Parts: sequence; structure tokens; C-alpha cells
Amino acid sequence: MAGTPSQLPDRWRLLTALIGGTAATAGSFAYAGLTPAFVGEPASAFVVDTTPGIVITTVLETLGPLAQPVSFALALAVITALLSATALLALEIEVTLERQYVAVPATALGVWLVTAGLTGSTTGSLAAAVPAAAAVGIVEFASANDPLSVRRDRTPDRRKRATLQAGFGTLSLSGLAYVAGRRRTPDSSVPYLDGGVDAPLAERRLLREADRESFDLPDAPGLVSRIGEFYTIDINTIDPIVESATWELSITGAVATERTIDYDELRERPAERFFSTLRCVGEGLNDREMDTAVWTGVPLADVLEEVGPEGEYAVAHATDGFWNTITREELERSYLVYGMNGRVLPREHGHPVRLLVPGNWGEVNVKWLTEIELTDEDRDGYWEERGWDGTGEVRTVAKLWSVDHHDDGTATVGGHAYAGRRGIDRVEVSSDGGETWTDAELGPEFDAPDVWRQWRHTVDLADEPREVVVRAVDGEGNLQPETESEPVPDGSSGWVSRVIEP
Ligand SMILES: Nc1nc2c(c(=O)[nH]1)N[C@H]1C(S)=C(S)[C@@H](COP(=O)(O)O)O[C@H]1N2
Ligand SMILES: [Mo]
Repeated sequence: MAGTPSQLPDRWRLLTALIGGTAATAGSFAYAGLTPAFVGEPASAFVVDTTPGIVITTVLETLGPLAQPVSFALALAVITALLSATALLALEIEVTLERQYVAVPATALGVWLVTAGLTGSTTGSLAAAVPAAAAVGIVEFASANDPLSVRRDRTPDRRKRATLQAGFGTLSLSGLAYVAGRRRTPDSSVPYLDGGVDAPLAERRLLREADRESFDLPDAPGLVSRIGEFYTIDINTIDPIVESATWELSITGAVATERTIDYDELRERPAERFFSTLRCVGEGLNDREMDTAVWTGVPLADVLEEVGPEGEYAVAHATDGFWNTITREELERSYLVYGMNGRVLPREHGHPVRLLVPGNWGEVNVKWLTEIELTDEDRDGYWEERGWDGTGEVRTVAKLWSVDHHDDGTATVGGHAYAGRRGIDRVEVSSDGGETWTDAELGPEFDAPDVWRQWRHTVDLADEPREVVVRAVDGEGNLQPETESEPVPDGSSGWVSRVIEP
């Protein structure tokens, strides 16, 4: 073994490979932040996807808010191990070939291949490959023979020093990489729910599930809409700024005992996370004022138990002067929501707490919630005073949002269908203006009471424009009504139809 100057003994090779793997992960994060180009992302997805639900539940119960950092650390360990193994392979190749420094380009190539294969980002993968190769190169170079020395082999001391230096160097660069990567992470203005670098584990699991199961429809959202793309509608030109530290909700009026609850108390209560779709009653038939998020919130039923509601109606009031009335039954199946897609509820969506009534029109989901007033009177809400009638259950709708032309003269049309808590059973498509109908392919039905489904269907255009019409059948077997109506006063209705040019 001592015969070849480039050979590092096993232990040092292993250490060198570990340093290289760490440098690769750090470099990738510095370049990409928490985006799909970061090599930790597919690893984290792998960890979340392959851990059985029962294990996740147990981990969540025992670790609580620590579950996310722990699972993320696990993902980083998995990916660093894989990249280190790649560097080790490069070092083994060097030994086999007995060629000094072969491990440097071999590490670069190997790490680049693995990273590009996992992330699909060829340039981003350089950010992993270069630091890994540099780290391996530094250890090798620094522990190589002193050219002025008469000793044939490297001294163990020299090796130790070189490895230590490279190790500490990589560690401190990892610190810098962390700072750089955090800055490159998009959306960092809206923090994650438990702080940290990613969504809490329970939310992340649902987000992953949605990601995995989504049809990729051009010009249409996936199963979960991104924050920033999720529609926002309210009466304000400038949204209220409400700090969570000063936020309070009072439950007043016809109750056994009035009660006030602050943000910290709310966060300490058992919460649920769930998919739910919002749709504005003022939305045009094929417009997009309909989106879905993973919401985190406390079931109101739990809180109501402590106040003993007596009134048959509840008026929800907000900081911006908006208000809305729902029935007690609706209130009892609502949530006090403080999280959206694993992040703190963004300002535009009602920070810090909004009401969420699954299945009803968007307007009842009062943002910047301040008070819930129980009463026996069915008082008009803000929009009801202005001629709308949009507080009840949503109407059924099937959107045609996406048209994807293929080279063979066909096109895949698709979109989202939504019927509130009734669910979507079927989506039917006609490519001859409504003469004949076929069932569209449907996306998965999630275990959630109020969430849209995606649909898609390929039509043969045969060089002619086609009138494509789409309609949904809800989970109770009701066909979406054909009669067209404007949004005012209680939501648009009718079948969406679009002429698709070849
Ligand atoms: N406080 C307050 N809450 C509100 C509104 C508002 O103007 N003020 N608009 C409502 C309407 S009409 C809709 S459709 C939904 C939209 O929620 P989003 O902006 O989070 O998508 O919020 C509802 N909640
Ligand atoms: Mo709305």
C-alpha cells in the first residue's frame, strides 16, 4: 500500500469521502436554497414518502415540533451519505488505477451525475460537484509528499493535519452555505409554521402527497395552489397588519360563558391539517378565483364546548370591518386557521387567524378574525347587504383551464372540478359541442371532505376546431346544471365550453 504515493489508507479515504460529500451537500444548498435544485429536496421527499404513516404519526406524537428538523436532518444525512459514497468510489478507483489525483475529476463527475440525476438541474449540480472535488483534492494535495523531503511516504501527521484542515474548512463553509442557501430560498418572507427550514412534517406529508398525485396541466395549478398564486379577494386596498402577539378572538353574545383566546393559547391546542378548496361566489364560470391549500387550524367545536353556544347563528367579525353570518351547525364544523401550506398564514390570507368553513363559498372564510358573536338573528353579512347571497354551500363546477397541443393532432384538455363537501364523482367531456360525452380521467380523491379533483382528457382535433364542453357529477350523483347564470347573486352556473383550434 505504501508503494503508491496517492493511496490514502482506508480510514483516511473514508474521512476524505465524508468531507467531500458534506461539501457537495453544502455547495448545493448554497446555490439552490430550498428549491427543487437542492439535492436535499429529493432526499427529503424520499424520506417522507417511504416512511410508513404509522411511523410518521408516532414520530409526530413523540417529537412534536421537533419532527420536522429531525426528518430534515435525516434527509441531509441520507443525501450526504450517498454523495460521500460517490466520493469514496472515486477514491477507490484512484487506488485501483494507481494514479494520483484521479479521485478529483472522478469525484466531480460522480457527484455531478448523482446530483443531476436526482434534481434534474445540470448547472445546479456543478455547485455540488465542484466543492466535493475541491475538498477531495485539498486533502490529497496537502497530504501528498513534501517535494523537498527525502521521505518516500507521507507522514501520518501530515495526513491528519490535512484531513482536519479540510474537515474544518468544509464545516465552516457549510455554515456560510447555510446562510447563502436561506437567502436563496424563495418565499422566505412567510416563515414556516414552527420556524425551521421547511414545513412541519405533518403538513409536508400532505404537500408531498399532493405533489406526487397532481396531473401536470400546463397553465393550471397542481392539487395545491402555491402561496402567491392562490387568489386573494377582500374589501381592502391595503390589508390590515395584525400581529400574532396582540391578536385575540372573543366569542361573545348568546353563549353560556364569553371567552377570549389569544394566539399562544390557540397554538397550544390540538390542531388538524387538511386540504380545503376556496371559491369566490363572484367568480366568472371559467375564471380562477378557486384554489386549494393545506390548512392548519383548530376545530372550532373544541373551543365552542368551553363557551356553550346558545344562539342559532354566528356573526364573524374582522379587523377590516368585514363580517359574515353562518349557522351554528356551520360554525361547529369550522376551523380557526393559522397555517397555510405549512407556513404561517400570510397577511393577504388573514394573518394571523382566519375562519375556515369547509364547503361554503369563499366569503364566509373571514380573514383577520377578531370576534365570533353568537345570536338568534340571521343577520345579513357585508356582501348580503350589497345584494349577494353567497354564504351557503358552493355550486358544482368543472373548469377547463388547460389545453396542451400534441404533435399528432390531438390535444389534452384538463382542469379542476369542485363541488364542496359533496365531492366529485365524475367529470364528463364532449368534443362535439355537447352531442356525445365521455368520462374524463380523474385525479385522486383525497381523504378530505372539501377538495377539488383534477381531470384530463385527450381529444382528437383532426385538423378541425372542436367545441369542448365539460361538466361534473357530484358525489351525490347530481349532474352539474346546464342553465347558465351570472355570478350575482349566488354564484355562476352552467357548463364550461371552449373552442379548441387544431
Ligand atoms: N376580513 C375579510 N375576510 C374576507 C374577505 C374580506 O374582504 N375581508 N373576503 C372574503 C371573500 S369574498 C373571499 S372569496 C375569501 C378569499 O380568501 P383568500 O383571499 O384567502 O383567497 O375571503 C373572504 N374573507
Ligand atoms: Mo368571495
